[in-house]
Amino acid sequence: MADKKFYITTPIFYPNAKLHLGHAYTTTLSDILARYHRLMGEKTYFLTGSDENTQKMVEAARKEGKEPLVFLDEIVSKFSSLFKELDISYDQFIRTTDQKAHWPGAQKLWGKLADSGDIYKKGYEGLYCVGHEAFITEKDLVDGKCPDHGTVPEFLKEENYFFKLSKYTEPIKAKILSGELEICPQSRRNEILALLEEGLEDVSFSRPRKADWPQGLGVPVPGDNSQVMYVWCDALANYITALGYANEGDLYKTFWPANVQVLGKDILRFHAAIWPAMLISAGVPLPKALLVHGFITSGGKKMSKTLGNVIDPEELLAEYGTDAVRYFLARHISPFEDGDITREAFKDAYNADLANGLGNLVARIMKLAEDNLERGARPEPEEFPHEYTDALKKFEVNKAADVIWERIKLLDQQITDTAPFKVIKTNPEEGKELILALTQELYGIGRMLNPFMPTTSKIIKEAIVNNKKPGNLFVRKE
Ligand code: ME8
Repeated sequence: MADKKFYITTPIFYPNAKLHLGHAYTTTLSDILARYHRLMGEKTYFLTGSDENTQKMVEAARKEGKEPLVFLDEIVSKFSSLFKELDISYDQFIRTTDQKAHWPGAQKLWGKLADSGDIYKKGYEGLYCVGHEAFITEKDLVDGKCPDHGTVPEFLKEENYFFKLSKYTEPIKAKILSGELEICPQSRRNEILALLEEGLEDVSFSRPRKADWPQGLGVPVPGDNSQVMYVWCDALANYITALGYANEGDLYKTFWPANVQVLGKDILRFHAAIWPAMLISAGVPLPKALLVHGFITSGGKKMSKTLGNVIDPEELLAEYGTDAVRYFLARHISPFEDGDITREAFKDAYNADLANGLGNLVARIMKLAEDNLERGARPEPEEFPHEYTDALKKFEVNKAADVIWERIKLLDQQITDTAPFKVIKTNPEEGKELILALTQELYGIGRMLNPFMPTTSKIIKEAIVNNKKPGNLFVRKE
């Protein structure tokens, strides 16, 4: 088991604005999986980062009257402080303006595509949506505007390098059908297979270097400094550049191909069509699985600033704490569907599952243990229940959390049924046995909580193993 490896990635985030709860979701989901595999003793590498070579970011910076690269650093440092507060255990944060870590790998990959004869120059005339950082067509528009962003697309007429994506329709289909590239859930797999059925078109893979872009933004196309790579081309490359694809060093050799790449349903096409095509063209193995999650909605509507239903993860973190936010995202959102979050639902779950549920259970058992057991009781670690490990193997983190809360309920019932607080008075030995059994069960729950609520898990372990008082874990909110 010790030499088994696990490599997991999140999408890299656009640094044009602060991250919202949807971004926090992707990252927390990935973190839970990373922590689970570490707990299983696997050699784990967890990558996240920021997608910086974008027009969107330049426009956001200018709006605030800031130099793009200064603005960029400010926003990206907010990303890392949010991830710190969410207790995200990433091993590396890749920035695509990093000329040492990212550019050589991205340029090497471009070179491989060119060597395969898959890059050609062509005049392009068409529409570009800055919100999507993608080319769109007339038929995508509603009243002349992009329906997702409500903005009028730019009209472009320029010379670009194109990537022969069309050549890879059949090879990608074959990899998906054979299971070599697993796409989870099934509904997303069907969606991409339907798209492949229609056939893929070649994509523009570069843009002329913009006069208003500062030096240091945009990865230069090898051999043609007048062009920079199209942002999705360099962004997707991050998953291998970060491992040192440029020199194919130890990190790359150990961890690529990724075991799972986590992404939202909005960027399925990029990850299940363009990315595999690039890899096949370059002779690089494909990731083993894509985990495609839904959108976070609030009150049934997609979280958006215009609707005014955005929930700021910082606010929730300040009010409820890290582990409570992680808990809610893990248990109350299905990784395979859209999931709704309202402040009301959050508070109800907090009170029922954490304050009255887990918090109360820990307090009850630890009080009994403190009053009646000798110091240093140390239960043997138990095996994980297979419903828990099976769920996590299938990325069903919400179901794995259900298994834990099922145990919490049972253990609560066990205290009531066996009444150790009474037994201890009439038969101290038997009473102690009952309490010891409770602490052993609680220890098991604490271990299962490790990937979900790392701090709470540690507090429970310290309470049982080292008799450290757990304190009041979750205070009820009125
Ligand atoms: O797409 N609910 O970046 P991004 C759930 N830079 N997840 C959401 C969400 C929501 N409402 N909104 C965003 C990009 N996400 C590119 C990726 S990867 C090579 C480049 C999640 O900042 C979702 O997983 O717009 C989405 O894919 C990710 O955040 C990145 O969003």
